[in-house]
Amino acid sequence: MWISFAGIITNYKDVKQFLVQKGHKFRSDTDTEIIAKLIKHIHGLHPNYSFRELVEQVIQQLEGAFALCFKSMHFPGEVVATRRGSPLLVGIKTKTKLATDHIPILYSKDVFEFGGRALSTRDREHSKLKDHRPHGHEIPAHGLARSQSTSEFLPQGDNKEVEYFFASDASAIIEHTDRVIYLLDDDVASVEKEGVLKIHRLKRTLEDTHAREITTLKMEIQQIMKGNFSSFMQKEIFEQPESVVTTMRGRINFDSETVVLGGIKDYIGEIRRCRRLLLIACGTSYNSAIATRQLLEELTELPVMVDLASDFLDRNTPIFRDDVCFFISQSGETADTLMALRYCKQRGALIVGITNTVGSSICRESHCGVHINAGPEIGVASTKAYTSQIISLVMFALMVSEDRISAQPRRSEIIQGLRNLPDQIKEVLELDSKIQEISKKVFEKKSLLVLGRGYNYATCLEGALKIKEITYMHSEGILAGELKHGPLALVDKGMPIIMICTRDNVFVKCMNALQQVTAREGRPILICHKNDQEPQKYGSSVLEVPKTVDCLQGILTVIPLQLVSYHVAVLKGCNVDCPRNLAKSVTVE
Ligand code: UD2
Ligand code: MG
Repeated sequence: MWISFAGIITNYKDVKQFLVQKGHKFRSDTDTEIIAKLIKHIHGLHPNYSFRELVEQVIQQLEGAFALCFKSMHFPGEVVATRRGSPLLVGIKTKTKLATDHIPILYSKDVFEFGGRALSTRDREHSKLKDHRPHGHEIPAHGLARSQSTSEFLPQGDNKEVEYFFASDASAIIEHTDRVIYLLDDDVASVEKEGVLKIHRLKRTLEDTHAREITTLKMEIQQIMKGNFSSFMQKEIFEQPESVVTTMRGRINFDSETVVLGGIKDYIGEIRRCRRLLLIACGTSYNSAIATRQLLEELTELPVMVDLASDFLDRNTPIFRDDVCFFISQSGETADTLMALRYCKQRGALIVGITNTVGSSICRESHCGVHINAGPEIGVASTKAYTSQIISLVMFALMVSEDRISAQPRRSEIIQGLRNLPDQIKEVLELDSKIQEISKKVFEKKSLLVLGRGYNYATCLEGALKIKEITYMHSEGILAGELKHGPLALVDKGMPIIMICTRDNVFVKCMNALQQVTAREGRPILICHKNDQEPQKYGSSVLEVPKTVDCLQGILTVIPLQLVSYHVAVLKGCNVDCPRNLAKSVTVE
């Protein structure tokens, strides 16, 4: 059985328990496996069911949001796909024109739709993990003659060749075909041996249109993928309210305040017993380690080392069997990070990957890990992967500290903070036009300093990195505590400065630094909390962000800087998605 699955099955524990009772053995704790075992179970009970009937039985037992695609050695040459809550479309590629621009729905049940609603509730009751065979024969939809239903769908002319593509997003298939059918919830699409596509539904309802239209996509590939945005980077910045949700999906229960990272839970005992944590990465991923180091120290009570992979390798750092080493990389292919991983693995440490790419080298070579599930990141300058890396590491800290009673109030505060994060990110994104105006004031300058400390220090590093990367302007993230040890000499009336000053345990120290800057006639652009009057007095302009828990604040303060870098790059005419001299994943030494 081959299953491609996107989404989440919320009743997977119940289904699993049922299958365990029936004697099925499980190799993983994933919801994907329960789907495979469930279809196997039903196939065992009903060897005569068609592939499509089996899938129909399976999805009646599943709750949650999913898009599924099945193949099986028992049904060679067939594919069955279905969705509920998650998007799924079928792309159709033929050599000649199709005979029709829609495909009728076939209903599996010989039931007519009087009082359809009452009927469907009762039917659902019936189907609760019971043997429940759909009545085999198919009836065509209203208003369509039988002959229209299937075979005429095939291409006209001699060349009957047809290819089908199943995807959750048109951008994945547009290079192959522009003809697609968007499936609706509980549609079951099957491609059978003769290459005919059929769309079934178990029951007909009054609302249903009885056919699915074949839509021709008009947009260019790039356009579809970018939507209304001018670049992938901009799109990805604006995706963050959703990408942070997918990072947390199925992992955090906000009501019971529990966090389970499926990829790490079997190793949590070993991690709790370790001598120290090492976080090793390059670039933006390194900044995500800086962003979470303080919380990791607080909640794990372990020493935490953060290293740039290249420097780590240069040093021949001593590594021990009881070390736990994290390797953070969006692509999972970053060469230096991968070499550092191998170095640590050889010395017997536990290797944990934090990656965005399933099946990548770091994912394969690590003992365990977390997929950050931010979705594909195409812009070379990382944005949504950064915020999702932070959230993944925060979730890790929450999981490790689950049974520490004294940490419960803190954990609870953070979990509720995570719950509110998507809405707060949306609020920050509303600053976009204000940030564009501010960018006009700085884009012709030679240099831009970004100052802050504590949890916002990582934001300074990451903001400056974004600015360098895509605007080619010199920019430096400076720890405010280091100001008087050198960088203050740079400050004068003409030096553009962005300063982050939020209400946390270093607020007073930050205000201090701010006054040192203004005393030298610096007029910084301030990022501070909404309605916080005190720092605002000192700013040339102010970007107000909502307040969250200190350890999550960096997610809300980095987004304005992502937007600054984006707008400055656009104003300077730089190629936002493909900055000169840089590649998306650095896989060469
Ligand atoms: C898994 C499934 C997810 C869903 C969920 C249901 C995958 C990829 N994920 O998500 O689709 O079914 O379970 O509970 O099938 N890993 C590494 N190194 C890394 C990253 C991950 O070894 O850098 C391993 C990890 O230890 C685990 C597997 O890859 O064994 C999947 O990791 P995940 O984070 O996707 O796991 P989870 O449980 O969130
Ligand atoms: Mg692995």
